Amino acid sequence: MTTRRAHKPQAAPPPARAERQLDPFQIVDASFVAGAGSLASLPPPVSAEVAFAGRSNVGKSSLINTLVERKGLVRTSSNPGSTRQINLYEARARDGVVFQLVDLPGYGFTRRSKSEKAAWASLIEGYLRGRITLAAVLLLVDARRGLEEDDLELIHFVEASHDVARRPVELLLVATKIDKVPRSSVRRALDQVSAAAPRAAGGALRRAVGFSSITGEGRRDLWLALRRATQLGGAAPPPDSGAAGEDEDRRTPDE
Ligand SMILES: Nc1nc2c(ncn2[C@@H]2O[C@H](COP(=O)(O)OP(=O)(O)OP(=O)(O)O)[C@@H](O)[C@H]2O)c(=O)[nH]1
Ligand SMILES: [Mg+2]
Repeated sequence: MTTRRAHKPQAAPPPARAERQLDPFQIVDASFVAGAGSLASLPPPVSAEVAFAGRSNVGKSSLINTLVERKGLVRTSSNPGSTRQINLYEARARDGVVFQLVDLPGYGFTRRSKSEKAAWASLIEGYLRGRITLAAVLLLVDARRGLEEDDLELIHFVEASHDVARRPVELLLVATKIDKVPRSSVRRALDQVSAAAPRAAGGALRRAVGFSSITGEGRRDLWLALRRATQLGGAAPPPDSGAAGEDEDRRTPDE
């Protein structure tokens, strides 16, 4: 007698890597462009720039690494004051859209001399006020601390920096380190950041995007927001392509 072995149900094959790589938002190329310790040494403005601003240690440089999925492109550190100049990076997505990402020195770091703080403040303000290609500012705040005085000053500064020669600079709020906030409190933390920020033109609430450079959460939302804000292609990629958070920078946070 012959027995037939029952067929084992076949597991669905994992999505082919090639299929995932068709994500039009995937960053296929990212590189350092230039660092500038003074306004005079900034490279010539060529295309729309997105600047990352916020207090020292809030996670600006880590966020850029996570956005472009390159572990060590931008130097990060648990010591506040790690980014001391304006650093420009270029990232090209699979669909050909090129972003200029600008990492600004952090503010609010008390263990610096008065003259150093003043020099950084004028560098940051000079860039924000005068950079003709500046399209959007991402203001990062620690989800656990919310918006502080320095952050509100920066918002008012950006809003006041109208320039007839450039279109209004978009301001986006990002609440960082949400992996440190209990899941059940994330929504409340984001709402608090949004509620504390001045309303956008027309009275609209500025919604904060929650972000973690550890888990990659918020990465995709941020790219969508960046594309909208810079008007550099906002079409959503297919839902199954390139999930956020893959290949993330998994360095251990120091705080
Ligand atoms: N848990 C957690 N830690 C983070 C996250 N993002 C950054 N960190 C940690 O926070 C510290 C500061 O990160 P950076 O990215 O260097 O901060 P920065 O805003 O660029 O700091 P400055 O250059 O000093 O202005 C580092 O120890 C990071 O590992 C995050 O999303 N979650
Ligand atoms: Mg930094």
